[in-house]
Amino acid sequence: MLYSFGTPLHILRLGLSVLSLAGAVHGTVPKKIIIDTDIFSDVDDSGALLLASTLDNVNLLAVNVNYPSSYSALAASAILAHYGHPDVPVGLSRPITNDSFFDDWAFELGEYASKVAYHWSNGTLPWGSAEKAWEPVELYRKILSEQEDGNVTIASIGFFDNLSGLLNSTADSYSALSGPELIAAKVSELVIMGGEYPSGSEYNFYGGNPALTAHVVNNWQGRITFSGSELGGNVTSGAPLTVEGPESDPVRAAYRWYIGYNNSRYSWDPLTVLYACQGLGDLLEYANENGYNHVFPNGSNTWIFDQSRTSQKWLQLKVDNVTAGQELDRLFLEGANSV
Ligand SMILES: *[C@@H]1O[C@H](CO)[C@@H](O)[C@H](O)[C@H]1NC(C)=O
Ligand SMILES: *[C@@H]1O[C@H](CO)[C@@H](O)[C@H](O)[C@H]1NC(C)=O
Ligand SMILES: *[C@@H]1O[C@H](CO)[C@@H](O)[C@H](O)[C@H]1NC(C)=O
Ligand SMILES: *[C@@H]1O[C@H](CO)[C@@H](O)[C@H](O)[C@H]1NC(C)=O
Ligand SMILES: *[C@@H]1O[C@H](CO)[C@@H](O)[C@H](O)[C@H]1NC(C)=O
Ligand SMILES: *[C@@H]1O[C@H](CO)[C@@H](O)[C@H](O)[C@H]1NC(C)=O
Ligand SMILES: *[C@@H]1O[C@H](CO)[C@@H](O)[C@H](O)[C@H]1NC(C)=O
Ligand SMILES: *[C@@H]1O[C@H](CO)[C@@H](O)[C@H](O)[C@H]1NC(C)=O
Ligand SMILES: CC(=O)N[C@H]1CO[C@H](CO)[C@@H](O)[C@@H]1O
Repeated sequence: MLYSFGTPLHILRLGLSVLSLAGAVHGTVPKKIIIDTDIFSDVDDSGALLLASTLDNVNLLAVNVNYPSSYSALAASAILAHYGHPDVPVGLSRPITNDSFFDDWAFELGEYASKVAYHWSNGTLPWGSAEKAWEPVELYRKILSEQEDGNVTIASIGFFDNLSGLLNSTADSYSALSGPELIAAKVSELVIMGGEYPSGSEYNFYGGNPALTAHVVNNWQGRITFSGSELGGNVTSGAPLTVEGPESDPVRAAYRWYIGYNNSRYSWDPLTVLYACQGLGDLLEYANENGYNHVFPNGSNTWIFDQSRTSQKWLQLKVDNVTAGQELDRLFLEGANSV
């Protein structure tokens, strides 16, 4: 039995105030994060949302969904609410569809987004209300304009349509700044799961609209850190959550629906969001000292080494891949058990 009937809100609120207190006691300012996810087909986006919702010292400002299925936005809203963030706004690409995932490649993986959306319905977008989702570029502009300068980290763990739209945006009721000016003022780092390093071809870059990937990566002026397919594709996580996680947990259910009981999945998005929230920590290090990423019109990418450019890095493991997977599993269980 996988279905949850929710966690009483007073428990969630208590959890939240304890978290804020912990931040205050340690004198640390929570890191401001916006996540741009294609939560739909692969389950690692749900693991990433679990981490963003439950890691210490994170202020999750908004979640934009860059795959236009209604179930994607509703599932994101449900997961956020389950972990005590019922008010975090969710954006969704338009035009909205009712697509659901079908594994017509390996005929093995299961669909989870509609099921999580229905059985954990909650938050700003309860079941049936996907059209109330924010338009993603508008949500970016609203949230960024409200922050003090220089403090927001954006974690992109899917496609690039919304970030391209943000770059192209012009002054509106939220801000007199253009997209690039708003980014320069407010965003301290863009963290991207996509590409392969130092060069290659990866799905988040070529699988959506590769011209928009190229537009974002080749034109973004601020600091960027990349997490490539070779990083998360060498680390697996999830099985302990499916075995030991609380029955009421939506991400435990998502992993079970997707890959089954006691199976793990690659960790592309969880590792990326872990870095966005906590920096290099014990697991990660930068692989390069200089240079920048270039994306071709077909979505393939290559690193251009250039000593005059130091604002872009790609990540590699500092520990072996089994240790990295075990740490993610520990954090998944800690987060799932925290509500
Ligand atoms: C998606 O499903 C909802 C609920 O059944 C329905 O109201 C909506 O019109 C559907 N949207 C599309 C694009 O089919
Ligand atoms: C969210 O969950 C809480 C606790 O189960 C419930 O009281 C509330 O009605 C739910 N809200 C929505 C919008 O579904
Ligand atoms: C914003 O960042 C600056 C410098 O990085 C820091 O001193 C300040 O405390 C941060 N403020 C908030 C609210 O995060
Ligand atoms: C933004 O502008 C670029 C180039 O000017 C264009 O190629 C791209 O399609 C635009 N992005 C969106 C989301 O419309
Ligand atoms: C760790 O890396 C080794 C060597 O590349 C590989 O055989 C193994 O499958 C990886 N383990 C995990 C958990 O991904
Ligand atoms: C889960 O799988 C691992 C091997 O991958 C095995 O050692 C362990 O006993 C399994 N646990 C359960 C509860 O089936
Ligand atoms: C994409 O384009 C680049 C540059 O033309 C080329 O080197 C690369 O082989 C292409 N990638 C694929 C997967 O076709
Ligand atoms: C995967 O991890 C193993 C063990 O940590 C390491 O030996 C191997 O080089 C890694 N593979 C890639 C592609 O990074
Ligand atoms: C304003 C804008 O460009 N929004 C775009 C966000 O991304 C979706 C596609 O994922 C586009 O449909 C929107 O036009």
